[in-house]
Amino acid sequence: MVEKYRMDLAATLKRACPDLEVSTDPAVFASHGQDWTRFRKAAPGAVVFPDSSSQVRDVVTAAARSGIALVPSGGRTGLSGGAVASAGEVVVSFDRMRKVLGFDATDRTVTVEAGVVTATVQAFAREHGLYYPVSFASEGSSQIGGNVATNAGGIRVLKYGLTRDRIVGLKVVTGRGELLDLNRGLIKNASGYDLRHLFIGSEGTLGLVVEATLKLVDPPLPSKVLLLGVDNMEALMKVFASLQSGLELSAFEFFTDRALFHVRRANDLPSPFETPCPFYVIAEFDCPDQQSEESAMDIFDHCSRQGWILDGVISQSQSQLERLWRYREGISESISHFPPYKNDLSVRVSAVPGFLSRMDSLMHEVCPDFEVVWYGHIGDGNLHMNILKPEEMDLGVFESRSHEISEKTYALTREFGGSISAEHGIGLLKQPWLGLCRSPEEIRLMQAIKAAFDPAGIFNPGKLLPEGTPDQ
Ligand code: 2HG
Ligand code: ZN
Repeated sequence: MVEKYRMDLAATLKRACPDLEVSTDPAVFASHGQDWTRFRKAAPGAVVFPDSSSQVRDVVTAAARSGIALVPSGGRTGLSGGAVASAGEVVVSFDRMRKVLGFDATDRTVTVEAGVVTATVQAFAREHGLYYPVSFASEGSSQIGGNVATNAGGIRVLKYGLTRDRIVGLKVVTGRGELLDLNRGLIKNASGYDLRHLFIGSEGTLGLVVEATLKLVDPPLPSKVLLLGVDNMEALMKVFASLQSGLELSAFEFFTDRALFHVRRANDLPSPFETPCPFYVIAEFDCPDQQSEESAMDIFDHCSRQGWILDGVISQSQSQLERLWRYREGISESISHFPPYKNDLSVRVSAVPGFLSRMDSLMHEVCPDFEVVWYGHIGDGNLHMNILKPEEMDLGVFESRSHEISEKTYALTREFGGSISAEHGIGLLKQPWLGLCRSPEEIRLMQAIKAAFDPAGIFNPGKLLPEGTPDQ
């Protein structure tokens, strides 16, 4: 029965687009039917590999006509299940759309197909004497289309902003099979609604991104990294304020002693300091001359005298800088086998210490039997809270316990005016709680926007928004 459904699906797609690569190979289903989350089994109906916008349009037109659900798939590094196909959907992979289409030195833009890997854009920018500043641990496999769909953030948001801030042009295919050319690289364009921004962060629910034009920036100045040990969150935020007032920070990240334990164990890293600390900070700052380093040292001394910093080290070379970053960048991978139940929360930066302390008490109350690992981009208010599955616990039981915990953590996040997804998206996993950070009016308008772009409801059903038509 399932086989017949798959064969019919493949035949429908082939009829609509004879040159389209269509796969029904179980190995391709396993690789392309899911992202980095591990709570749903991959079970697509087919995986297609269009090689051009025109093939994407053919796929969408055929899908809309026959009511076939489509799941866009980039590098599949997502952490909210946005690229999971577990109900016979057709996965639209952008693996064959990897061309860099153009570079303009005057505009300082590069135009790429959706399947170009983030690190390829970074390398391209470097080769042209410029910089693409969106950076995160999975940049070696994540694709630009997916970055756009989730408005990817990462470690340099503090200085350079999110993917949204880099997109000056987008080409998308809507649910009617139309190809929209949005904003066309313009800096100023006051001609009405900026539809480009609706697609950024839409998690593949409005249409398929086929091309993006990205704004590049000046190459960064030489920099240094401080790894600091601190005693508590209040002290950590005071260190942040002090560093920010005297230096040009490009990153300010934190992690706890538990996160350090896991990343050290997985990567065989030495203890950074003689005495363990409850919290650690990685701060990177522009350091083009001796004077910047002296300023950093003055701030460091001041913070130490105040008792805010317990220990610290400053990088003395590029290789040491990279070594220090491994303490932060390796954390997510080091706990991935548990697997963790991920929370990607954000609050205003000023609210971070109060929020974290309330959240810590809540965790002790609701799940004293679970290990909770905290890390994140604290300089922009984004906290990653990972609850680790105890080895002996069944995955289903762990998931439902985690859902119960989510009710409480998201209610607290709401109390602080925060968001239940800072940079990973809502996807499938966080969908039931969307209403805890977006009002009913907002959700109704989002559903109406979706209906306008995707009248047949074929794009990523069940992700981000509740299914169904908007209430009047
Ligand atoms: C990071 O900042 C990534 O390392 C992954 O966004 C976060 O593992 C996570 O929860
Ligand atoms: Zn992150």
